[in-house]
Amino acid sequence: MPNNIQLYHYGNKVVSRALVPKDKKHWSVTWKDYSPVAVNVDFENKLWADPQISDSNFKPAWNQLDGKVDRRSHTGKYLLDNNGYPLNPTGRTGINLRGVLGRWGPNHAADPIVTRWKKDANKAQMFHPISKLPILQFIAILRSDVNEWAIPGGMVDAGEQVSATLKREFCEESLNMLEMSPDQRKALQQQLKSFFNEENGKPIYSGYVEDPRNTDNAWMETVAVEFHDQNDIFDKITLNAGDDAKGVRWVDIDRTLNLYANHLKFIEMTVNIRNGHW
Ligand code: RP5
Repeated sequence: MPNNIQLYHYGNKVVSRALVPKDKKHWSVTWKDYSPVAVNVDFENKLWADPQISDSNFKPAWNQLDGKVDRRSHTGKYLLDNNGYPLNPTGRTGINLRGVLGRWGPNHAADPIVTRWKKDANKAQMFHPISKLPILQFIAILRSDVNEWAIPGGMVDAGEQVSATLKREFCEESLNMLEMSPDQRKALQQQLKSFFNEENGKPIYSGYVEDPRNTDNAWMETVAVEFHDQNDIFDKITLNAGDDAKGVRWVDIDRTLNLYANHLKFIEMTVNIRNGHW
């Protein structure tokens, strides 16, 4: 293996990427010998994926709302290279083309951060013995692809409102809604009716995600919103992992957690706003 190639694990796959020294990260720095590893999964006309850039029928409106597909970036206007490929706003990644992501350019996700204050059996709020601050908990899922704990987020479907994605992804991954009967679904929708409404949602973060799938030409962005369980509605709701998740649980928040991508950063932002233990 050449020494400028780095191997890393993505789920059960071993992916290689070219090593990118910090001082050569940005596109503004000329690097003639840069040779990224090309990874390009062919999604064969999957509705949620783009065609190949070389497809003459594919005429994306970069940096714009392109029909139902949002090709705008939270980071501002991204550039295109000489061959018409969108360029990752954070610079070189060591992999080019779109890797395992469906869209060229930004791939938009939504991350619902469902929180509550930790309570003991008598319903008294619990405080951390050292910081003396109340302990905040959030609902985390165990991702099946990489076996890492994460916020139960997911991709925004074409034409979907982010507010709908937040609720849908939470219900699919943390409550296994896809496997419910229509009656069970209806009952759950009723229970969660006001919980996921905009007044209860606190915007935490919108922007680039340090996702392991990012490449030079495709990257993840997200909108993370906190929904706080003030009225203990989750005392009556059973968590059940579904869809891409193989585990789900309430997790006590503190700085030592290990989470997928840069999800810990979103959790830190949440706990800081609430002045909980970190
Ligand atoms: C992350 O990937 C986002 O923050 C979100 O949690 C997740 C969306 O991807 P999938 O879970 O749909 O694979 O970048």
